[in-house]
Amino acid sequence: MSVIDEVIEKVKSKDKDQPEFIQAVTEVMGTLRPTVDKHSEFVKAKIYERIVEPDRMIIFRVPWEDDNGEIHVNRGFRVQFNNAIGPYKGGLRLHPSVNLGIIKFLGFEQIFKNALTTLPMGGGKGGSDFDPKGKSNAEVMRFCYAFMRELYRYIGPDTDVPAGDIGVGGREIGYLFGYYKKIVNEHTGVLTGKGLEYGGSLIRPQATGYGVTYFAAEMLATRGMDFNGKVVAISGSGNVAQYAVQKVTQLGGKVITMSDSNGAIVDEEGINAEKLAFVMDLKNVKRGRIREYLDKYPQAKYFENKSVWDTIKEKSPHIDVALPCATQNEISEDHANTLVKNGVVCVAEGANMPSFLGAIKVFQENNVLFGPAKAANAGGVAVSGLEMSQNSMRLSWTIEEVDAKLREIMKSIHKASLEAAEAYGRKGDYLTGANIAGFIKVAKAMLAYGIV
Ligand code: NDP
Ligand code: 2IT
Repeated sequence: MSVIDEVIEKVKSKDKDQPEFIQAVTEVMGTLRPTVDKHSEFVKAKIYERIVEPDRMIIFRVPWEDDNGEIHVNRGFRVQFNNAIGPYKGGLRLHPSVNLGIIKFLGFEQIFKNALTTLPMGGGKGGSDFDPKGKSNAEVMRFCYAFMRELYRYIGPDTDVPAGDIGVGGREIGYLFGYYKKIVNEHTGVLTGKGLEYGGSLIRPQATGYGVTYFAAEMLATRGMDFNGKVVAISGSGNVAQYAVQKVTQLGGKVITMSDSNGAIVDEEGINAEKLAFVMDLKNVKRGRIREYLDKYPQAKYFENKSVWDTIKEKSPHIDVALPCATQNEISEDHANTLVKNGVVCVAEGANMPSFLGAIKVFQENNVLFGPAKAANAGGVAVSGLEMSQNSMRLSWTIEEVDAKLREIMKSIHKASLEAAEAYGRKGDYLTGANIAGFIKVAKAMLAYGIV
């Protein structure tokens, strides 16, 4: 049995209650096979075994009081996975589904993604099973304070720098940073995604959605195509989805779908800038549901309890590009087969691990350009890295500067992924290329440190 199979088997038996982590390890390790023959030094130093074991996992109680004075207890997590190439870096997720396995899968993916950005950031992730939906601002604030009351002792601008993810946006980062600053008495770059007034970076809110679109544009260009006139399916209606819709539309594409955890809308006339502004107000200010899109635009269709991918039936509608931007495991093998039949030529993952392994196989076997999350959605954490640089230098770059750096980084990730794929005998396979390129950098650093 090869070291790769041994590592997968070990994770399957040791972490059997963590299906998402097993899935992420299986996907990454499966693509690292060609590295084993070329790098006996990694095998000897047990890099493959070491990289699937986090440096440490912190689990803590988060007690908080609701507006009626009732006390609630949530579970908080921070998994500091690997800091070989820089301080732990990765988002915080607030969603009722959060558990250790989900945070481990996200932290594991983050190691390779962050390495691909070319910036010095290690991998980490955290969060809680707290559900921000339906909570007042005061309740969210009290939860964030309680969460930071424990987290603060484990993080720092050179140690571990959290940011946003599902359920954590500007409002939550404000509360988290405000409380950190209060108790530590330091105004440092300990979180990213901060407001512009207190150390945030321009373009950070847009970065993941813009980045995934830039990455898809790079992939399309390899086949002489661009977004102009393309029909695009996007899932989600949060931070990543909103700015993906915006950038695709700016590049001449027509986005016809969005969704949230209650259902999906299909607007075959296209979600233009005006309609997107409505969605942004609905989601970011009113904190409403995507079904309310039909109150303003009744020609659209709403599908309760369906994902975007469920709404796509064989032959209708035609889809050129798919950008899953909601959550993990949205796209099944069946969904992938339907997308292929309906004409999809490019899939770029805005969300983390939105495609099941079977779906990825379908895309690759059908010659669909497939941009894996680690490469395609790295724009968010890349601009977080740029926010850290600006904080250290105590200056702020302009929109144009940050956007240009983001574009450059997405281009360089695209190039590095293709080059690594070719060098290891898998020409055109972005998944293998991205995983190998990220892995090699981290593995070499781990090797340099000896056995720690
Ligand atoms: P948001 O919380 O802003 O938006 C998430 C969106 O996905 C919402 O529309 C939400 O619906 C929907 N959603 C969440 N969970 C589910 C679910 N279980 N089933 C169906 N729909 C769901 O998060 P982001 O936009 O920041 O994150 C989206 C994805 O992108 C995640 O996978 C995240 O890990 C990834 N990502 C985010 C980055 C960032 O910078 N923010 C960077 C890289 C990746 P509802 O409104 O009902 O909650
Ligand atoms: O999954 C991700 O890359 C993020 N949620 C962003 C992490 C970050 O530190 O900006």
